[in-house]
Amino acid sequence: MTENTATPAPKVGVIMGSQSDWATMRHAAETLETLGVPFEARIVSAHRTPKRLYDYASGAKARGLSAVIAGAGGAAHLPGMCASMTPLPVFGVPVESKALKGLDSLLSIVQMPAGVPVGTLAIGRAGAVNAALLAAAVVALSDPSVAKALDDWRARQTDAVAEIPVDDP
Ligand code: RP5
Repeated sequence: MTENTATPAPKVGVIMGSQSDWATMRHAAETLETLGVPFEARIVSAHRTPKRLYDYASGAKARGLSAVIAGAGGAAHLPGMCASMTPLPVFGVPVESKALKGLDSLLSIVQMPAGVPVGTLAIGRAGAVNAALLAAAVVALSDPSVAKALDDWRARQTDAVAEIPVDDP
């Protein structure tokens, strides 16, 4: 799933540096889908497609997006470069790299200089899911249906936690 076509105009952009990032970033897409947040997913590489990145980031707000989720691995410049070219909130997801298990991605994304913020999440799936929850929270500020979906999502999560541990869950 790369598009939520239930509503035509995407409110959240999910971008990633490579096709190889989709295995992680699909968790952000699936979470947005669950919450009923219209989104788009695109491969936008800071290093390999810099003009695509410029066009995407500089036009994101005018196209009606409310937030961008940017996932990348290794020398992960995508979230920071995107944040430098849009006033929208940018949530960065460090993708787990083979060589350094995503620590390189995390440090590349989180260590932004003062003045250009990237809201940096955890490495991997947890970060992708939480980035979607944060982006949905931004959308929920002006969309009561998404606010309700977020409340319901949390209630389901709470209900799913057993009080007593078992040997073979
Ligand atoms: C980064 O390099 C991408 O975000 C990806 O995580 C990493 C490796 O990319 P591929 O070589 O798999 O295309 O730009």
